[in-house]
Amino acid sequence: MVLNCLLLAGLAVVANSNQARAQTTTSASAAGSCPTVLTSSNYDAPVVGSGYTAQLVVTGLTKPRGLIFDKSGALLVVESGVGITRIQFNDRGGTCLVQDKSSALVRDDSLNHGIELSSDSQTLYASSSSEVYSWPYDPTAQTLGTKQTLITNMSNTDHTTRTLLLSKKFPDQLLVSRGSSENIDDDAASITSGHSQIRVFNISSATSPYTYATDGRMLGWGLRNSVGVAEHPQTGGLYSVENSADQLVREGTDIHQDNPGEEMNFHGYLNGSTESQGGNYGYPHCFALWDTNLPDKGDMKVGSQFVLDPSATLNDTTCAEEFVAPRLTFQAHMAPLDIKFTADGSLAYVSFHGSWNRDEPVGYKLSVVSFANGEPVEAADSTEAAVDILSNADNTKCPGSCFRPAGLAIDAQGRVFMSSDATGEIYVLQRAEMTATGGGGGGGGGSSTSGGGTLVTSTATTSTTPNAAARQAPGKGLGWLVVTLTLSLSVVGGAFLVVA
Ligand SMILES: *[C@@H]1O[C@H](CO)[C@@H](O)[C@H](O)[C@H]1NC(C)=O
Ligand SMILES: *[C@@H]1O[C@H](CO)[C@@H](O)[C@H](O)[C@H]1NC(C)=O
Ligand SMILES: *[C@@H]1O[C@H](CO)[C@@H](O)[C@H](O)[C@H]1NC(C)=O
Ligand SMILES: *[C@@H]1O[C@H](CO)[C@@H](O)[C@H](O)[C@H]1NC(C)=O
Ligand SMILES: [Ca+2]
Ligand SMILES: [Ca+2]
Repeated sequence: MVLNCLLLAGLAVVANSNQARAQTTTSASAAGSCPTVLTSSNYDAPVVGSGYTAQLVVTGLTKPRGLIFDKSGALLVVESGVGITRIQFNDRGGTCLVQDKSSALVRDDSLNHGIELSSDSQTLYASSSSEVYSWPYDPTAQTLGTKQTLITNMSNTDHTTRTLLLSKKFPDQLLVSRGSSENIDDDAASITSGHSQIRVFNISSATSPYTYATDGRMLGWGLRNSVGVAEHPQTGGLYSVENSADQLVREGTDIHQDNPGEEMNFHGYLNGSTESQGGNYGYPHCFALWDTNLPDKGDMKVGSQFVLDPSATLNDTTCAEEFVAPRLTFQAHMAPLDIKFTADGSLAYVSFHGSWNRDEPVGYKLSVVSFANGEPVEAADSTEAAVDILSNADNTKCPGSCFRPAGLAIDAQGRVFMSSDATGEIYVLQRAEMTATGGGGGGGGGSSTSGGGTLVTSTATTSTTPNAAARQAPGKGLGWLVVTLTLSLSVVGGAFLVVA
């Protein structure tokens, strides 16, 4: 009886403790000089890749997607179905960024992902599934002028985000990426449909809104849903990352578990050259090979494109000869949503939202791809181009109990910010080599250049093996149990009286 009561009281306190852990916690001694450290409540501690320090810096958002920093250092976040929120940090250096202020910059529930800023931050751009808008923006006063519609007629079902990229090399050029209206969208096979394309619009010469499908210039078509688009900072080369198809069957064989691969495609330059530009990248006819265990593979390699039902007029040879192959291929169904280059162009961060069309979940992580001379270091048939730097500890718990990477932004110091739409959070990551100036935060950040990375949490900062961060969770659990039991014992008299 006494033991039962003790256990009951203990359970009650465990529940309370878990609630407490979900709140902002403060532990200056454990978290270096960072006074406020957030801990995510509903999934295991993320695993941080070698050489990186990661910290959760914002919680409580509604589906945060696209991110961008304005000139005043504030982070603008598209909350899908809500609008654009402006977040100011108290920057204590390293990964120690404490949310200072948060304000609603735009409230428009049609905004769902795309966001851009002119390089002087004087013009803000955002997209709904049907339109691209712009506003005059004053980052100091934090005010917006009158909204203008720049591009219209993009609405379709299924893939509804319209990623925006304003060229740094040619600032009057706005790229807009539009996906397909279903898994296999036959309309996308028609160049006039405007489906599954990346087009570029001259925003300085617009007198009235452009119509997506007929105006602008096509950079590529046959791109099922290329949600991430980026411009290489040195060469101006344009790259996108594409979400490829689901439920595929080839010649009667179900191949969907590990095919087709997700793609990174190259779309040439905006300097007037049409080299590597305007082509058809395959969809909905040709798909990129990931798992080479494919019926009638022939001599195809990873990244070669194949058809589902070969015919005398459309077959794997047609794919190779008439369609543009991906520059890199990633594991099937990882769902890349953003790509951002570092300022020196040597790395591209890619966020993978995670799979649904596969028995064993994959993706659910932030990875990095190495570049040299404006192109990926790895060959087109590589399966190892993406190196993980922030992953969920156990993908079998995804999507239910996992963060889901969406938008990315890199700040002036090179720190990488990543939104997780499913959990309403933003993480920051810092590479060890970046820590030139002090500022304290980030615990062991800056010194861990080998082994695993560091996750800054409210109770622990340093780990030296890739999985140490994940392993800390059970240890923390034990700590709470001890606290719980101690508390239980101290209240057992009262609890016993009540329960009895
Ligand atoms: C474009 O959208 C406008 C406004 O929704 C509509 O009136 C017009 O008919 C559309 N045009 C085309 C070509 O779809
Ligand atoms: C965009 O339009 C402006 C105004 O008409 C023009 O001066 C400029 O050359 C155009 N840019 C490109 C890249 O065509
Ligand atoms: C465009 O830029 C690429 C990469 O720097 C270069 O190879 C190409 O010659 C340029 N084309 C023109 C027309 O300037
Ligand atoms: C494959 O398609 C091409 C047309 O792209 C055709 O010339 C060729 O004969 C086809 N090959 C086979 C084996 O049917
Ligand atoms: Ca393709
Ligand atoms: Ca897919």
